[in-house]
Amino acid sequence: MKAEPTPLPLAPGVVRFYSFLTRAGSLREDVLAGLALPQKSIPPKYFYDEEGCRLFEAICELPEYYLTRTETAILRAHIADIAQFVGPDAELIEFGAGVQAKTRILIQALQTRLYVPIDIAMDTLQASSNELAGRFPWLNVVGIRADYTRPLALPAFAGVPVRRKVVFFPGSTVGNFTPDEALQFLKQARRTVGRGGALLIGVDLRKDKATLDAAYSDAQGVTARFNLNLLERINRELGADFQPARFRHKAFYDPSAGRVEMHLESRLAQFVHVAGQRFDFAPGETIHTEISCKYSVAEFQDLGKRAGFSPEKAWTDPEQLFSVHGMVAA
Ligand code: AVJ
Repeated sequence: MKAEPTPLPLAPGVVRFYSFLTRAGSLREDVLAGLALPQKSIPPKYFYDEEGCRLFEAICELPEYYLTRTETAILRAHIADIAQFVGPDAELIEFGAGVQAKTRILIQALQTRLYVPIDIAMDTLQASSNELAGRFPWLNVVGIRADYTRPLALPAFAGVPVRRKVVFFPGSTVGNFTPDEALQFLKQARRTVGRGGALLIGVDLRKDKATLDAAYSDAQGVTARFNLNLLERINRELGADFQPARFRHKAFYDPSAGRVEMHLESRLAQFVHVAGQRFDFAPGETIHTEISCKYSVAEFQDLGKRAGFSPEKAWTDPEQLFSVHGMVAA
């Protein structure tokens, strides 16, 4: 982290990309470490290779997966209020750059002049940035390739007035953290936006088990393919010999913990090799691949407060499926 970064000059229509990726947290190290744990486990951020991104987009279209369309509907329904909450001349920093429909709604309504998407995947970042820059000719886009789950010092930009920084973190991706991790993450986001900055964050609400179980084990098996693609990715990128057909997708909501857990369950006794190391599986043993935590509005507001935000707004849909919080950094 440099103390006094030189502001980077901007020009509309010129899309810039910077890579802030450090070597730490590579697929290879994380997979080898995760498979050596008593409860084998692989971080969910590794779902999103090209095929994983494609499958996730297919999940977002599923009838059972209400999250994406509900969040989009909330943004549309409350966009005037959201624009008023954010105010003019906001630097819009998005964590993740995958699906842009929601971003478009915001950029259009806020008349955003500076958009800074942060994503771990350069191809996703470039595709999405170029598309948005083409669509909004007044927009300055600076794509940052980085892992937003780690502390991040963003460059300063020259030539565009900025009254406040706003982090946009849609999709309930914050649910991939445990509540403790989410608290640390929010504190970090609080530092990223600075005092008076804002956070617009989508959070899936607690609800009945049947709805959540169905959302994470869809009838068409797309979520199962998304989960199993992780093994195929590891085969492709680390030369491993997983046989995906020997694992089954398992996802369930745990109401007391308020979270969905996703696993890959071994159908039989087997062993696999990853980067020359052998890992054994008992029948029924699982690799834990994801948690997806759900919060009531009050629970998430409380988390925000503990991270140094003052929760000002919480927009929800009529069925109370999903929430979008507007918080200001105290
Ligand atoms: C992108 C992390 C929000 O947890 O709902 C979808 C990923 N996993 N189906 C979620 C996911 C299984 C999704 N997030």
